[in-house]
Order: sequence, then structure tokens, then C-alpha cells
Amino acid sequence: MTATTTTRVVSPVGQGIRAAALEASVAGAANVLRDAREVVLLAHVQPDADALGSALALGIALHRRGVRVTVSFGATSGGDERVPESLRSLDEYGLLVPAAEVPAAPEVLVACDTADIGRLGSLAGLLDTAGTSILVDHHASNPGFGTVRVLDPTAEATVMLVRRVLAALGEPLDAVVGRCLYAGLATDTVGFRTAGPGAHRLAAELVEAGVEVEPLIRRIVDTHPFTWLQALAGLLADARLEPDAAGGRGLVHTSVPAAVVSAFGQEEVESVVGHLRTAAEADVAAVFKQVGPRRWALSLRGKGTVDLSAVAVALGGGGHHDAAGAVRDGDLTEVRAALRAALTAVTG
Ligand SMILES: [Mn+2]
Repeated sequence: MTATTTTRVVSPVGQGIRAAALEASVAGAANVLRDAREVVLLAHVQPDADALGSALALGIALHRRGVRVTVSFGATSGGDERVPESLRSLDEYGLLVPAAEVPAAPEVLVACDTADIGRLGSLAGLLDTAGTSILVDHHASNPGFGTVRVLDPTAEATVMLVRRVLAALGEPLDAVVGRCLYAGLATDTVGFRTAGPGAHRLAAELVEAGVEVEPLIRRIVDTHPFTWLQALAGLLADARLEPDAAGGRGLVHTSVPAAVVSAFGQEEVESVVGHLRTAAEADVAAVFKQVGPRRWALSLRGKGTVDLSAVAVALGGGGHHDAAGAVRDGDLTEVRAALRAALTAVTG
């Protein structure tokens, strides 16, 4: 697939049909949740603010309606089920529990921001045991799963779809639910850089509902232990630029050794790619995070010119056009080679 295929021509009729289908699925999700007595809401493994914010926003609204609510996320294959410290404060009612405490056969299961079933990690089996399952997601690579599928790749964040389900339920926005939504909205749009009019309108609505933006966002993206600064300097010093990679569009990459991954939080490790992507000479930034002796979690960021969702799918992962990821086994040299090959295949 070449970069030119990303400019898709969609007829107004096609758009109308898609909008109507989405509206119907939002209404379908609200109908299931309106009558539910027990709901388990899951974020993806190693949850970010969009995944956990989506699950908590919906969970808090349902909890207030008297529903028995559990929010959680599965462990990775490497056993990681740490909760990002910066997101704990979103959990106003203590709904978040470890994966081991999630009911084994919930009446309703809601999967939030999960690009495929594997992203549910150790809790993926709940899809089979739940009475009804609802998917709420915005990943372009999502094949679709679950009984009710609120899936819209044009939404900038899953929280935008959660907002629609809340509206269909007749649930008002307040600062507590609003913080969960704002956290996902601000981070998935990279600080509103990729936000369209709808996302900006939702942000305004959330501020009107009482969300205090600066302390919320500072805690999530602008706060790191001092020792991280030295570690980051080392990772950036090890960065390499390959101008000929990605069909000449350029690749910049670095790797995060297991010792650094385990010494710091997700907030730190996930921030590295944001620094790499500022390199002018490369359209693609990649960070290889060592999550096992021979296992690497790959984060990819782009600048609109390379379909990284397709690259990630080719590597067994998924994601969005300009932000995607995958997990690969092998030594670092092999995994780097696999990325180069996938970039070449996609850029033609
Ligand atoms: Mn998301």
C-alpha cells in the first residue's frame, strides 16, 4: 500500500450510511447498558489515558446508576499489570481492580480502546464468558469483535465514542467523568494537534463541566522523576537516524533496555517516542522497548506520509495511521530488520 491510498475518496452517501450505522451501534450499546446490573469495563494491556479514561468514565456513570461495576485490564504476556500512577486519580470511586478480581462471567463486558482481542491480554477469555460484549474503539486496524461494536476510525479518541454512549444513556457530564474523558482526548490527539472540530467542541464542553486542565495534564504527561532525565539522555544519545529507510522518508529509532523499562513507569517509557518524532530528517520514529529477554514492544509514530497502521499489522500489531505498535520476538537486530522490511513493503 502506498501513502497515496490514505487519501480516500468517500461519497457523501457512504458517509451518511456509516454515520447511521454508528448511531445505531451507539444506541445499541446504551440499550444494553441501561438494563445491565453487572458491567465489567476493560482497558487494553498497559493502559493509556484513552483506554483507562474511557473505561472509568463509563464505569463511573454506571456506578452512579447503581450498576455493579468493575474496571480492569489484563496482564501482558510478560506478566505486566502495573497501573500507571498518573492515571490512578481518575478512579474517583475505587472501581479499578487487579485482573484476578474481575468476575469470571460478567453479565456485560465493555472493551475500551482495544484494537484487537489480543490487546485484552490475560482477560481476553471474558469475551467468551460474558453474556453480552460491547466494543468501543477507534483503531483503523480493528477487525471488529463483540456483540455490539461502537467502532469509528474517524474518532480521534475512544473517549469521543464514550461521550456519545453517555449522551444516549442521558448521563450528564460533570468534572469527575469529564476528567476521564479529557485525559484520553488530550493525549490521543497529542495535545490537540490531531483534533478536529468535534474533539475541540468536546474539550470545551468538558472545561465547562468543571475540568481543571493544567493539573490534570501536568500529572499525566509532564511529570517524571528526576532520575528519568538522565536515563532519557542516554536513550536519546543512542538514537540512530536512517535517512534511506521507509522509502527514503527516513527512520529514527532507539531502544529501551529491560532494566530501564522496569526501573521506570509507563509514563516515562512511552514518552521516548515523542522526543524521537521531532527529528526533522525522519518521517517515522520507532522505539523498541525490551519487555522480555527476546521480546520487544515497538512504538511507531509518523508524520502523515507512511501508513504505520499497515506497517504494524504486517508486524503482527495494529494501530492508527500515525501511531501504531506491535510486539516482536527476536534479538534487537532481527526486530529492527523486520521493521525496515515492513516499512519498505508499505512505502513500495
Ligand atoms: Mn485511543
